[in-house]
Amino acid sequence: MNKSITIFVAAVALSSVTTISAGDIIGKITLKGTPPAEKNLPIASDPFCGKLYAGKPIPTTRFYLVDAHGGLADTFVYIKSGLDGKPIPAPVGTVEIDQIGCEYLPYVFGLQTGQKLHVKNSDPLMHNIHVTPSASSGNKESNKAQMAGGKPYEYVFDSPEVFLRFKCDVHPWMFSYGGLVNHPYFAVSSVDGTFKISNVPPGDYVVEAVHRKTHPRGTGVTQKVTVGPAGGKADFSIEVSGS
Ligand SMILES: [Cu+2]
Repeated sequence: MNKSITIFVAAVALSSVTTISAGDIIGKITLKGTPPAEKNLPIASDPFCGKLYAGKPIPTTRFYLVDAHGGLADTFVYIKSGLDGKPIPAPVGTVEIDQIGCEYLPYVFGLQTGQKLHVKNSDPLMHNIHVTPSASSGNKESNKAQMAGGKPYEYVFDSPEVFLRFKCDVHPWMFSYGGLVNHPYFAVSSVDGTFKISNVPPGDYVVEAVHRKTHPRGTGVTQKVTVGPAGGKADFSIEVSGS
């Protein structure tokens, strides 16, 4: 009896220590400027994809997803520096991207190096998963067809890369972009532009926000953030790219 109480107390103490010793970095990405109009995807150029949209609106490009308050979605936010000497947790869980309606979903995702990525095909037609790393990244290019109803393909990447591009060679409008870093402290902004990087150990960091269209070479906007027991805050303003 006494022993089980001791274990219970120890577990409670341990969980409070965990809560106190790490905080979340929260913030919002706001877009400055007026983005160019999105373009309709040429989905109907493939009769099999076109059939999926019979009587429905054709999706557009997803370059700038902005809400009524300027909140910018699909921005990859991560700790760029400040983690030296801190223990880095191993990757947890599997990240999944899907091919559905002849589009990759999500369009932008985050992944820790060494973490499993599954790529699914939920469409009733064949796609082709072409991983196109930059030449200098060290990640491996691969290219393989995936049939309708096929098993998900599993990938693991060893090198940080923002962004690692996935494309479909059958449907040249299909892309997905992965932000790969060698730690779990990253997030992708949601539809209202907000993000949360969870369980960050206390410390001083440089946090970077990278938007795929505005920062095609992967260098985004940075700011210093101090994370204390209550976490930290980092709001970013991103300007529409001239290109
Ligand atoms: Cu495809």
